[in-house]
Amino acid sequence: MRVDRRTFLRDGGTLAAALLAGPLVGRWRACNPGSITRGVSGRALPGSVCAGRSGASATTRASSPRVRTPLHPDALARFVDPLPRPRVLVSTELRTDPTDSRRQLPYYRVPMREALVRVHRDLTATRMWTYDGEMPGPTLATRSGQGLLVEWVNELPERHFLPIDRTLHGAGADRPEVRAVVHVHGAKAPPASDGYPEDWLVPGRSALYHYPARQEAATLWYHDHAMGIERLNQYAGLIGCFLVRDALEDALDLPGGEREVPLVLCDRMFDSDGALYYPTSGDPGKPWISEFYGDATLVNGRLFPYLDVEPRSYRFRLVNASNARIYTLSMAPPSPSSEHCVLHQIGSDQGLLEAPVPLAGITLAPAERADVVVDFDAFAGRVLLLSNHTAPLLQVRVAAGPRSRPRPLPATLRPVPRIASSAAVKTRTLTLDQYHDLPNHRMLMLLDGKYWHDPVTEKPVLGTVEVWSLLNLTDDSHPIHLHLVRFQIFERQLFDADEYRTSGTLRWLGAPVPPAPNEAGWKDTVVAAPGMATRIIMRFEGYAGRYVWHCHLLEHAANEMMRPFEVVAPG
Ligand SMILES: [Cu+2]
Repeated sequence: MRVDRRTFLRDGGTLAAALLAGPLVGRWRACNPGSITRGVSGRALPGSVCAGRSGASATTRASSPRVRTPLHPDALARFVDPLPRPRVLVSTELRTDPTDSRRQLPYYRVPMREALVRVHRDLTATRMWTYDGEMPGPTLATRSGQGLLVEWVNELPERHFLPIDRTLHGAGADRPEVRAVVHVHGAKAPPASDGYPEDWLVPGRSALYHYPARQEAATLWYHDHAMGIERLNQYAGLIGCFLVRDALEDALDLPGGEREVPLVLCDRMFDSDGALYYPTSGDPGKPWISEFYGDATLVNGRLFPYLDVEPRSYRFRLVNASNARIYTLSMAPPSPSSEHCVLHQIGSDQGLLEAPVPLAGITLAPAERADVVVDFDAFAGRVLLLSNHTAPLLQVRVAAGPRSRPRPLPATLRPVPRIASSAAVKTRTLTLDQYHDLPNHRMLMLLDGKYWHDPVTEKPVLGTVEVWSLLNLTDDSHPIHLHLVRFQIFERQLFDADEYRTSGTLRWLGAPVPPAPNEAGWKDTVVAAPGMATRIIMRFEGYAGRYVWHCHLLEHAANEMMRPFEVVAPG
């Protein structure tokens, strides 16, 4: 039997053994051919082959065999569509709390289904896969400690309309083409309701999930997580907001109602007929690309929308729901003005910061959120643009009046007690690795050198504190997300990645750097930059059971940059 090297890898050889077996993978952005390279086990391994930069842009631009007429978004009229506001779901039914028969919880039924969504006035409506017919899906909202039940129903068609790669783990030919499972990103949910990637539903099936919401007020979001195809399902439109509110937040009297606006950002590519386009590698048998970047950024599902505001303060809940794009957002009058709006960041992934942080720009990696208050009083009667770098995404039209007396934000928001590193019972050093998967002619990113199917190695004890030190040996920044827990960024520290790769020695190139004030709150996703040790600290609270941690560049996650971890009950 001819054993494909990839099969060999999957069938249990350690990566190191596989490396020894032949020129399979290499991991360097720059290395000398023939140099000794280092495997994940720490042993020196001869003969692996150099890999270049990930080639993301090259593969992303690679053409599909299908003849298409691309849409050039810059040719569209700008700011002709009002910004859609996702509908907030209202429950009409109560059901018994599965963990406490004396309690009744709001129950929601959310179907996933194909729908036509208009992304721009002048474009034909786009076929998307949606939650309840909308993209982004309807917003789910709950109060801290109250919780809710959602029956997620797969009513999608039997065939996918985006290019599935059957060579990716979990997406093989033996798997149904259309599978879906919902994960509420940032929710402290029991394992059975977390949306484990292998807990997918085929069309016609549903699952009842319980979200106890025993957590602080925060901007969460929900999205598809089906093994091997989550990048395609989310790209097709399976994303939505999930808000948790609480009394402490209420007491701050932040802008609400019409003045609380979710802004869900995601980039896409379209054909001129309005169809979604997801590029491929050019190899029909292995269409996976290493990262997707689109030329059209949707804000709440609309291209170049506008928003009318009063000259008062507004609260924007920014969600980066893109597959791979990192945004740097700012708000300012159209150039050549040198003015800009101050973005007062009041919250991050897992809720309120200790105090508002005034910023000129905010950087958001995939899956990160920023809760931001902007006071438009000083811009009455003017027009502003929310831009990513210099590319406008949303026009904000500030009414001339009546102007209100500006009300300052509270000086403090919520205490965020730092977790002391001395509280940690364990420190794990985990590498982010980049390989060139030669047989498949593509990049391969792994967490700590391990594949999804390798035995679970991270088994924190429920209730204990751990530090995870993420050593990024790749050329990319990876937004790393842990399910279940909220964490704090402890510090970041530059190290000599080349030396680590060749000798396994950790040589620091600088002092540890604490997080910036707007990253010093509770997080669930952290950007691990190249050549950097990113240390996070967290208490594994909530539930014992199996969860996942992964890169939130969805193309990476789909190709093995995802691992299970298991919270074990104290023995
Ligand atoms: Cu990644």
